[in-house]
Amino acid sequence: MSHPRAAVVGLGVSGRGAARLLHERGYSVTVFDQVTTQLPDDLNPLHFDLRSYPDATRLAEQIIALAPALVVLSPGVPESSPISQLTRQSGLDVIGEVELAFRIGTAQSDPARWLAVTGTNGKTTTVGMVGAILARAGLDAIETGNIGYPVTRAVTEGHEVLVAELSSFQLATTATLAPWASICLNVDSDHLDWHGSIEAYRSAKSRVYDRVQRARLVFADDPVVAEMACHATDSEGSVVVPLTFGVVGSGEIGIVDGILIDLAFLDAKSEEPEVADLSQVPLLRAALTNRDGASSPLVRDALAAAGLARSVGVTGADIIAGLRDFQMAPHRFALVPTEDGRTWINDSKATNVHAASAALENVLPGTTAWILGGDTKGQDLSGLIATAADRVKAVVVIGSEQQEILRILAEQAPDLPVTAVPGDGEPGKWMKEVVRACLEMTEPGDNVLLAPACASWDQFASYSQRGDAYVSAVKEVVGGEG
Ligand code: UMA
Repeated sequence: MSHPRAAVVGLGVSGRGAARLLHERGYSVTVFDQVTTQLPDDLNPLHFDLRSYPDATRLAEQIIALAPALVVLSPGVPESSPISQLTRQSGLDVIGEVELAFRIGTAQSDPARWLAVTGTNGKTTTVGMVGAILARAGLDAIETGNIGYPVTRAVTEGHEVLVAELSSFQLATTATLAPWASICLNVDSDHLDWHGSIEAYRSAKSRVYDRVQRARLVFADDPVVAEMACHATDSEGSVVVPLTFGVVGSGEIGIVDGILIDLAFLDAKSEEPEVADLSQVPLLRAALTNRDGASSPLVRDALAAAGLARSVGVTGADIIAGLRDFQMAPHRFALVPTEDGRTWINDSKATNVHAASAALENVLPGTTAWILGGDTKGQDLSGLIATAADRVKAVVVIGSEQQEILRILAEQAPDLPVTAVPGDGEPGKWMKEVVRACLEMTEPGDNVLLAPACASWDQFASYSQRGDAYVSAVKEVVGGEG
């Protein structure tokens, strides 16, 4: 019996996963790449036919001549590439690795439920939060997709739930993907070179809501995404679930005064709403107290994660426990455990204005001492400092460019108390001065945030070394958790 032919374009993480999966399913696989001319070691034993053509049109013509039953494109192949355009025009079945994984998964006896997460920002954090919550609930779930673990591998491993981070590239090549529940967290302009236009980018993102089986989650304050969810293709079997920071209406999930309230997935017997006290999650506490958290990216990601978890029946208690387990990447808004009542936050990875500004959105106005400074890399800090004037209660300036930062502070935030700590000598020593200054400028219930908006190279080898010095100083001066 002859094997059906398949062409896989791209020999990166996803192409290798797709080629291997197709081979296992009995396809005769030819792999194409514009750059790579040798099979990688892990594929060598499978003896795939590898064809390398730098010219995209020539590569497309070779695929068409092969007349494969299936063409699987890697996410890196742009929609505008002749590879994508010509193979489609010739009538071939052209899909991406996500679509391939879904098709093969659906054909299995007990297919996994997909919880799909897309959006310009926050995907990875949300996926991590969902993964931690489902683990607490005892579900066999795997975090997969754009985070780097190929869906083509995850789908064959027999998991109950796939928590899939899906990029716009991956979504653009789906056709039958039908997640159990989905969310698009937000849509900004990104990857326009790949998609060609903002409309094409949005259109790719909106595919996350097509054919959804149970719930299409949207933030109620985001009309662009709400529109996408409402006009999704073949999704009559599912409901749109608005996520809100206002009054929580029937069919909605929201956060009010730090309490998560679910009026969408009611208990079948009691019809009681599920509630959970998010103020028990230290990571969210800095942003939640006494207000809704609508502008905090972390709180929004947590609400999205809670909504997805509720769609598969996870309890409020497990949501809280999972969110408590969830760990940010090292030096990215990571909490330093202490018992002095303050929340000490290490966001040393905030080496530019954009990242520091995002960190400041995750703390309540007027509750935070902010540690700022380092190598500014020529960035203009005026805008950031002007915004921070209403957000923080005090500033400690570090680093080699203190004079310039102090000048901007005097100009943009003249009422803020400021302490400058000279960085002479051992970082371990002067960092303790920084921590002592922060202690004096705050009280229990407040936050201390290292989000320097600058590179660390003036005083450290890396931002991680700077973060480590801060964490050690906090532990020495304040004392770690008992
Ligand atoms: N190639 C071609 N022609 C092209 C494009 C690529 O021949 O037009 C070949 C390259 O020569 C190379 C291979 O394809 O050999 C690379 O393929 P790829 O760029 O699709 O990369 P993968 O290694 O398969 O990784 C992809 C995602 N990459 C992209 O979307 C660009 C990874 O996301 C993802 O983790 C991985 O699949 C597993 O699913 C990365 C990413 O940057 C992290 N994603 C973007 C983002 O997050 O903003 C969307």
